[in-house]
Amino acid sequence: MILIGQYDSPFVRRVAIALNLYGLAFEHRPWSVFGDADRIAPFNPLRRVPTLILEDGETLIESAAILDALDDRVGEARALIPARGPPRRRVLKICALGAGLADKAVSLVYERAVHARATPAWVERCQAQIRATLDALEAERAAGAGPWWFGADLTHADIMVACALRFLGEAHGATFDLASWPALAAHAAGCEATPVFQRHVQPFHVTP
Ligand SMILES: N[C@@H](CCC(=O)N[C@@H](CS)C(=O)NCC(=O)O)C(=O)O
Repeated sequence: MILIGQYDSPFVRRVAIALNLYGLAFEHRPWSVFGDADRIAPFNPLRRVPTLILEDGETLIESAAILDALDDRVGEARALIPARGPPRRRVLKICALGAGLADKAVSLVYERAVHARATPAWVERCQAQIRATLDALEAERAAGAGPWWFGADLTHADIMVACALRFLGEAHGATFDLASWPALAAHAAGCEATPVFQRHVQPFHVTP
């Protein structure tokens, strides 16, 4: 398998960390969505990452769809999400909040780096969405005492939120100080202290 994309993307990073936890080997192509767009295009017309090329040449796009396929491949016992019912839905909801927060943080980066000038109304909207989502996630994480979000087993929820928080801190640390969300800060610190999170990391930078 070949994973395309840089680890400063929270979406690429969540896939790399999951691949490691599944014990699946992969090659990494740290291509930039801007500088290497022409290299990405043959595999993904959207020129977005993560893009995962399977052994038979099939190409998967969208981190959630990629992870769904990989969970299916490794089977229920090794999947990083419960197979069905309310436990599965709860993990998916936290993942959606984490991914949405990351989307908004990425959007703010593009507002700064790509647009000739930022649109204040859009910046304010994104910031408000991020803040409210941090509040919601903080309340959920503070309510759970386990080492991981849903108790003893690490799930995609742990990975997605931690990757989103790292990206937020690196790209917008001056606006969002995690000290205001202590349960999330502790969650991020716990994840980032593990070898698998440390293995897949790249300082954030953007060059459109
Ligand atoms: N929903 C997508 C989001 C992926 C995403 O936003 N990737 C960014 C890099 S962090 C990207 O490809 N940006 C280039 C673009 O959207 O044109 C996923 O989960 O895979």
